[in-house]
Amino acid sequence: MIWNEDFETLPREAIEALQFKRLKQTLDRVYATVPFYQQSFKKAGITPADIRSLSDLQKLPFTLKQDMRDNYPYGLFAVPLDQIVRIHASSGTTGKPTVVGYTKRDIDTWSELMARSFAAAGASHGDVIHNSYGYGLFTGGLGAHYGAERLGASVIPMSGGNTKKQIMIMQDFGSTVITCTPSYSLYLAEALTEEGVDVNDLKLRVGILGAEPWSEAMRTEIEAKLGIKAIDIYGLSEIMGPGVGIECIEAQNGLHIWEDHFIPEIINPETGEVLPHGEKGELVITTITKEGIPMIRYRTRDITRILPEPCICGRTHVRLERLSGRSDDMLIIRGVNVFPSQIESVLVKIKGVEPHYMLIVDREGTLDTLEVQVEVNEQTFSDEIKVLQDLSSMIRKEIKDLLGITCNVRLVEPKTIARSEGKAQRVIDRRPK
Ligand code: DLL
Repeated sequence: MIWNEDFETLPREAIEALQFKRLKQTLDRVYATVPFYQQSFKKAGITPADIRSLSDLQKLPFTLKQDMRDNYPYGLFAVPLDQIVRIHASSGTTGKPTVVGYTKRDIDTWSELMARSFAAAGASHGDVIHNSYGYGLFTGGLGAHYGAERLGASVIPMSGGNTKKQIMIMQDFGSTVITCTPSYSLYLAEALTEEGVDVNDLKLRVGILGAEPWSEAMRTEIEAKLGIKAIDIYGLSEIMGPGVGIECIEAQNGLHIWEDHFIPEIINPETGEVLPHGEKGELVITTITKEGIPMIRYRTRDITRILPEPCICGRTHVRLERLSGRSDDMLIIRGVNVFPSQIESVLVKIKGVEPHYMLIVDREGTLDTLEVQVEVNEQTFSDEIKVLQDLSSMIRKEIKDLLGITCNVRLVEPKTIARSEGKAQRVIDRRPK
């Protein structure tokens, strides 16, 4: 079902006209109210009046996560604090979090876009939505919650953790849709098996999974283990939270980004040059309706491409290809660029191992080393040494064939790799900085 047919199926020219109008309003507003933007535009020798077409957007400077840190906590807000009704923050691995604020209208827009996203994923007011994204400063929990209420569904505010209780609630309350990270959905599948619950006895039919990169092979695995359709949802707190883009259930191929609220661009991360549709690079997003903290040309660090081809679902908003990872998650091992998701796609296809893995990167002398730790399943674990040796050689070879790098494969006992309730931590980089 299309939630907001008028906006979701707008012809291209109408989308672009609306984008331009909203972009102009946003630029005027940030120039007048946010000193950071006024200074950065001045430094680039530009004023909002110089933006005369959508393609002029390229003339504007980028905004970086560092700019948010430098203006911590409220420096990039475009309205006084008394108009802010909600504050979220995303925890960086280092230093202070990045802080975002929402006006009443921003919360309304976010709920609307999450409702649209739920509908695109095949959910409706008749669903019981089991929301296992964390509630708190993280945008996942509350973002999905408000969207599910806007949709008119019955939302269960589970938050993360306490998996046994999640299973009980899921059985007793008849959850039909689950919202959580892909890694948590796998953990849940495993816990269901341990508890002796047959997934066919559950009412679960759709998973709306995101907040971390995952591969197509992982989708196949999740769909099979939980007996659901697994839908990819994208978002980031700096731009809004979950619901910036989502796959439609009809195609399950690329995430529609809501272009009446966001303008996506793809750039070459090294040079900053804008790339044509279809080319892979870093996603840059400009918000055009946000009031609390508008973002102009925000560099997401996420790597994808824009797929402009029409979609079978009838929505006209362009799609983003499944995000392959963040440029700052990309490992450079002996000069080769490696995304953890590429290794995942190899592991998930191999029989005898589970999709639970860790990548340990280290340095011996001047040489980078990569150890892939992956769990074997119970059955393989009890096999002879020879079988295990063959399995690890096979994995080594597959990784070498795909990426051209030699790694060390360590098969570990079932259930020894830490499970995550939120975003999975899959890389330990021990190389000296
Ligand atoms: O993760 C918001 C969210 C919540 C999205 C629930 C989807 C579902 P942050 O914590 O700010 O916000 O992290 C944003 O997570 O820049 C990506 O690197 C990554 N990410 C989010 N969704 C996906 C996805 C939320 N579907 C960062 N595929 C983003 C790959 C994703 N990476």
